[in-house]
Amino acid sequence: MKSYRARIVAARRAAIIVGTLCALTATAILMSAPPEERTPGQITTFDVGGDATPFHWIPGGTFTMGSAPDEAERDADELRHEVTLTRGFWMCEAPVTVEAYAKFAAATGYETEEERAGGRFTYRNAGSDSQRAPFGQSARDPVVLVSWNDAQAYVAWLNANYAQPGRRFTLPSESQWERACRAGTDTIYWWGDDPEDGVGKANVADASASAKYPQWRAFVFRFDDRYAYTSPVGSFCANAWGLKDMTGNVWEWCSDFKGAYPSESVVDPVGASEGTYRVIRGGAWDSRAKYCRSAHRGGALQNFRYVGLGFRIAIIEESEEKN
Ligand SMILES: [Ca+2]
Ligand SMILES: [Ca+2]
Repeated sequence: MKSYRARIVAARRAAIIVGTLCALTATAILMSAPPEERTPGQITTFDVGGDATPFHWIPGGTFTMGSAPDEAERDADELRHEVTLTRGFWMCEAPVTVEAYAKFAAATGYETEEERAGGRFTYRNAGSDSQRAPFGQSARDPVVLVSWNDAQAYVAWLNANYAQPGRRFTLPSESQWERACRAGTDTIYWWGDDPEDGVGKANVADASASAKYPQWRAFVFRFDDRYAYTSPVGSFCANAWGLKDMTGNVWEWCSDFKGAYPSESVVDPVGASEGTYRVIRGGAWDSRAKYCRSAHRGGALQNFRYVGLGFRIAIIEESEEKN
């Protein structure tokens, strides 16, 4: 078995190779440009916990949320409907890392729900019970084993210490998440309709994963993405708007309670006013194709923790102007 250091070096090398193969889709433009002059996917950085962190501009507009009635493996709760977002927003390029979350915990003394419950594995030594050992995350891997409440505690800390005037950190709403994931597409995945074309674009349940979990063999993607568990964020190609790891690596908490979609068009939906489950999106390193579809809707209790579930942050602007 490779040493921890050797695995990190190999992971970095793979990230560099993938990074060079990915098309460059964004150029830096001053974020002070007014919203109407921003282009979809435009990159800027914001201070997140003391680290300059890349975000991409997700334009407001109208798009179709949900899946076509004939989409393979669709669920009934993906009812297709038109959504209009009256404002654009900034979506973080990648999920929150172990390193970023640990910085928050060190600054505040915050303990996650999993830590308070005395779990054998936490985000500090993420592992799976079936393997009975930590699976060796790097500091740049996405934080996992954090509940929706733990994610909101992090967001509150950012807002108290790092928010710029007129801007607010938030978990994305479900509609913002799907808008950002689709990046203008209406195909099953943001790369098209064939799951196997996701090679190099997402860390999912693949040949590397089924080598660890032979019982998954019948369900996994056929390609080998070279990661059995989580991967350092940003190791795979971005979608058209510059976002990485939207599909796979970790599921991502959204702000909404999960509720039934409306059948008519809606404007700025924020989900059900109450509910049992919070929305989770995008699938993870242990997900088969069905769960990686752009329209797929997961849900979990807001205190739920799991090795394939993390989150990503967005920034909304609270100006009077629509964009
Ligand atoms: Ca994988
Ligand atoms: Ca993801």
